Amino acid sequence: MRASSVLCAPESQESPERAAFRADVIKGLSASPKQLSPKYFYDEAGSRLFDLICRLPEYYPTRTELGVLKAHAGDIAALAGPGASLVEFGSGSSVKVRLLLDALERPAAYVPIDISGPHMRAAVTALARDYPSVAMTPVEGDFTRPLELPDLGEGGRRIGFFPGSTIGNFTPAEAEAFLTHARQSLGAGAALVLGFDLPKDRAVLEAAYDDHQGVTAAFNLNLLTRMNRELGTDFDLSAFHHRAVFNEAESRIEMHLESRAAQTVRLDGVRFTFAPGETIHTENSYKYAAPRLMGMAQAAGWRQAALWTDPRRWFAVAVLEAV
Ligand code: AVJ
Repeated sequence: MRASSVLCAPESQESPERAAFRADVIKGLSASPKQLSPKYFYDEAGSRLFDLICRLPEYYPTRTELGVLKAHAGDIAALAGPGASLVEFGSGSSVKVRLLLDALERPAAYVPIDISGPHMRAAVTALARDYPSVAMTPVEGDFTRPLELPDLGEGGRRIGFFPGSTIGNFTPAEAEAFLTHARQSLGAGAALVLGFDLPKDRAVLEAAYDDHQGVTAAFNLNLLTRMNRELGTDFDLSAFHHRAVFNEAESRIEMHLESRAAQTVRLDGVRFTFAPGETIHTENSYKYAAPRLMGMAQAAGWRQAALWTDPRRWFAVAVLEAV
């Protein structure tokens, strides 16, 4: 073997996903302030930890949204009409999808759009058993960009579904671009059921992202474990600390990994130095007041058909219709 191929061996055997992760980490750790994308939280361990987060007493969004969806599933079905196709951006909790499929009148198809094929196919296989009359047509792709949806035939309406306040992970500009692309992908006559978390008391927000049992801390720190395993970094997990703070001016919860001391981390022979207290910014979770998000939706070609919230006004579900 030539020396160059020996040197290149680890990289050349790397999957495109792994190479993209490596490139993103190098870029993120070189930036100032240091940052990483929250999309990398969801390896196997991270997905398991996220399921645990959804059941935490402090993490109100999942159960609050489910309550709103349950209370208004009949209204959504009435807006959708018979023979509708449910197009989910991402393939998340099948509990929410089942709730809608149960409420809809003779739903024609379920179309999840996800970059992770295996996860989506497993979810679809389980759903197909319970909904034999619903066509399952998963689309492997990046839903943050405009994409071609499968031909769903004539008749029913296309109903987009973007629950969980996942829209909060985008910057406001990205969120508006998503709404524009979703409008284009879903087409004329479509609707979009959008779940989003509302601004609220700082203490409630910070507890939801820094729970007593430390599950969210483990979820955040798992990013370091993942980089050590997949990229060969040498992060010392005990030298970093989970932080969640509500940035009121930006109306977003920020999650950070804070260095407890001055230290150096190596990746591919490159050294990244951390000052004591320096952080890696790992996630933004924007909290939009309803009028602000509805203004963004309007600019993206949608009109508000319905807007529901829970009695505490902590979480909202909007139904938008294409203009
Ligand atoms: C999946 C992006 C909606 O922002 O609340 C939960 C992710 N991060 N706890 C959120 C998350 C920490 C979650 N989203």
